[in-house]
Amino acid sequence: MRVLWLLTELDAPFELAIHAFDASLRDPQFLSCSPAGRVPALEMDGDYYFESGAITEILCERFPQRGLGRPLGDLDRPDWLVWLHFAETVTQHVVALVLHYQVCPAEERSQTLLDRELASLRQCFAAIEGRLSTPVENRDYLLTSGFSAADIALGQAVWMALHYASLEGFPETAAWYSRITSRESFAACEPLPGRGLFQEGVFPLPAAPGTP
Ligand SMILES: N[C@@H](CCC(=O)N[C@@H](CS)C(=O)NCC(=O)O)C(=O)O
Repeated sequence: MRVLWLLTELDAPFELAIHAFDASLRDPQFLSCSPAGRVPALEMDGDYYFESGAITEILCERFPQRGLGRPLGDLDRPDWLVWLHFAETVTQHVVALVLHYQVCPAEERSQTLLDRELASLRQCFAAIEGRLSTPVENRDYLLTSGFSAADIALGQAVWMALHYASLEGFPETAAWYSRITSRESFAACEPLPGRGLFQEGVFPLPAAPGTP
């Protein structure tokens, strides 16, 4: 979803190959594209790439016209890299929660672990809130220079996190999230109800976004 959103914003021509989220990701053919059997994987100009952060950097360099990357020499490049890759920090806590609900039978779930992961997610939200509260003239997006692939990457990670935690108490983050997800490109990439990993039947979701 993260790379799909980026490709849509970049207006890059692409074909989407949807793979089942199962053992077929370990088939030799798929492993030749992504050696750890993970999605996303990108085939471009005859080469294969994996890791969403790296794919984001590669695509922004390959399709610079939309200005979603920050090339070497750009004042915002260090911050672009930091916030782009912070998406994976948020994601690691979402993955822990997904696995805990998906893999653990209810009686084996650990409230301690769930509380800890939710607290970590809220600490990540606090980091984003701090960034978005920095007093500069224009702080609508993560970078002073405006919307970028960092907003996409981190916004998608927050989208996943919001299946478990709420943005209550993080007003700037909530406003930023609403700003970036109101873009047409987001609507085009959000999984349809009943599709995707975060759906009823794949694994039980908490009744309401939890706060530790
Ligand atoms: N850090 C990697 C994570 C890739 C990853 O673990 N993808 C998960 C789905 S989000 C996956 O393919 N899991 C399949 C599996 O573990 O079998 C990235 O950002 O691309």
